[in-house]
Amino acid sequence: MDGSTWSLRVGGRVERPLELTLAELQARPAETHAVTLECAGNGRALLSPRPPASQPWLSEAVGTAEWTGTPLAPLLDEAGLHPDALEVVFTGLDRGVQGGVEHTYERSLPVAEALRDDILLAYAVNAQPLPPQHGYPLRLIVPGWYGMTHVKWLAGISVVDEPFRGWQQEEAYRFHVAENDPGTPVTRMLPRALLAPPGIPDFLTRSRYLDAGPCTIAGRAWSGWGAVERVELSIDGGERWTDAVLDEPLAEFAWRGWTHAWDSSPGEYTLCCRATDTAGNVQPTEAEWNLGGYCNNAVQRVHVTVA
Ligand SMILES: Nc1nc2c(c(=O)[nH]1)N[C@H]1C(S)=C(S)[C@@H](COP(=O)(O)O)O[C@H]1N2
Ligand SMILES: [Mo]
Repeated sequence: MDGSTWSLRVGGRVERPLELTLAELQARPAETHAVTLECAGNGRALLSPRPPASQPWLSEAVGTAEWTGTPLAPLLDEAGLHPDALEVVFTGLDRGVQGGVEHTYERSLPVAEALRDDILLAYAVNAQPLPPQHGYPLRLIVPGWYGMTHVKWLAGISVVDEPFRGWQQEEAYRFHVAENDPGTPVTRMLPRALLAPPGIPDFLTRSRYLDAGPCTIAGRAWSGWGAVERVELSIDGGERWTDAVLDEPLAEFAWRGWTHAWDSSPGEYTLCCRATDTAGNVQPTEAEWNLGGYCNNAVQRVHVTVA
């Protein structure tokens, strides 16, 4: 995409449709927010049986960055929403076939969510222009929601007066256990903590080898339902838990660092960590299986041999 010929259209159920160039968007008030993005399919390949849908992520499909852009709400105010406005649809430039249906990548948000003051139309990440693979020239950032919400390569924003039924909304990203079960939409990120495995790996099994003695277990934890207020660590596969020490929070919907001092003695261990958020959600030992393999926030298990 050539950013100098690209423009963003804002239309549908609005009083004044708008068209803005990248330079015009960049001239508007800018904000930067640290936001964690996690793919809703993160952990999919750890479910059993492995759901056939989409990428076989283990636990790597998550990251945090500082996103810079202009807030969406003032733009929608300028366009002037009609009183019957129900949802806002975000359309990407990419088109393909999924589930046998040709479509453009599009997702909607309820109007109340789209008018939140922390939603950005981002054109930069970590103080660099958005790279092509992350959505150049413009992407949506919706702090707290799973990755699919953050529509990349934005072409248009359209206000609609009825529920949006596009493929990526109605077919994908639904938590359901059978094809004929409509299920519930996937929305915000469930709480999750991950630890950086200590020591060195065994090539095939990814089990770890660690020398006995003091060691700091460090990790990150996040939730889209509220701030992370507690992270616990277990060295015996989840029988007994101790509280980890939380770092200062970065931002409401950015992951939070944590550490735990472990004086390890020789033996076999299964390290587990789990997060609790301010809404009272805590990670389960086993996640609920579902067809799309979404929202697997079961506690991480890392086998360690200490010698
Ligand atoms: N236009 C468009 N936006 C998209 C997608 C896509 O396929 N097309 N994938 C979504 C999904 S499923 C995720 S997890 C995130 C990934 O963002 P990243 O590539 O910056 O990590 O982008 C989201 N935005
Ligand atoms: Mo994703």
